[in-house]
Amino acid sequence: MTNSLIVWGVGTTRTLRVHWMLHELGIEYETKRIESRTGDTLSEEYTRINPKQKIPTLVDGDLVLSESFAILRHLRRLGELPYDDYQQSAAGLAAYDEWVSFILMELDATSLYVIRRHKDLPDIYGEAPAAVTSSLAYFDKMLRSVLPKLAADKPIWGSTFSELDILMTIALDWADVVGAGVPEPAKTYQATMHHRPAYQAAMKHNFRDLQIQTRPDQ
Ligand SMILES: N[C@@H](CCC(=O)N[C@@H](CS)C(=O)NCC(=O)O)C(=O)O
Repeated sequence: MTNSLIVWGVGTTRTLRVHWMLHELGIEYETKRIESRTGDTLSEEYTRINPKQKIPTLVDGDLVLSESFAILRHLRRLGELPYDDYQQSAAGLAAYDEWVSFILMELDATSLYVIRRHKDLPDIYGEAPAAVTSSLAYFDKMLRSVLPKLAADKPIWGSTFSELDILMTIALDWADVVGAGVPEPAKTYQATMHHRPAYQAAMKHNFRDLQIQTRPDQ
């Protein structure tokens, strides 16, 4: 076992990534329930921990880690998610890098986050209807490009669940929220992931007491 872990942040899709991984691993941790856009992230105490003033942040003893994907990787090294032979092969590792780049850059940063900023948060980031429309179309094109690589009932990388499933499922959840549309087999893949007990427990933990819609059925 490691130091006691503290996760700062709840209530966003990026904090959900971290809570989901911790629930998958069954690692106990403490949650500091600060939220985005409430002023919580601007406090002196939190700014000392994370000068970016963003959530999530993981504190693991002397290690203070921001960036949700980096946190997922660190947690995975602490826990016991198994790797299969493919996942440890050169081809598997290359495919991993390709998936991460694709989900974080093409689906998230250049599509969903642009929509989020300019559709849902125009007071902060400005109105930009053309950017929203083109990002919706771009998301659709990018997602459709990987549909042949997705199976409805299997992890996206190799044969065992990984942090890539966390990234992909939450991207698809977010696509639902912004009305981007999720075609098959991604839709059934997403539903398969939603059945994981750790996803359900993390959803409750992350969104407890918060009026945030994360899926159309919630
Ligand atoms: N790349 C970062 C992004 C973190 C991020 O943008 N967090 C947002 C919430 S989703 C935030 O904390 N914004 C500051 C605020 O709204 O107070 C990560 O993946 O952890």
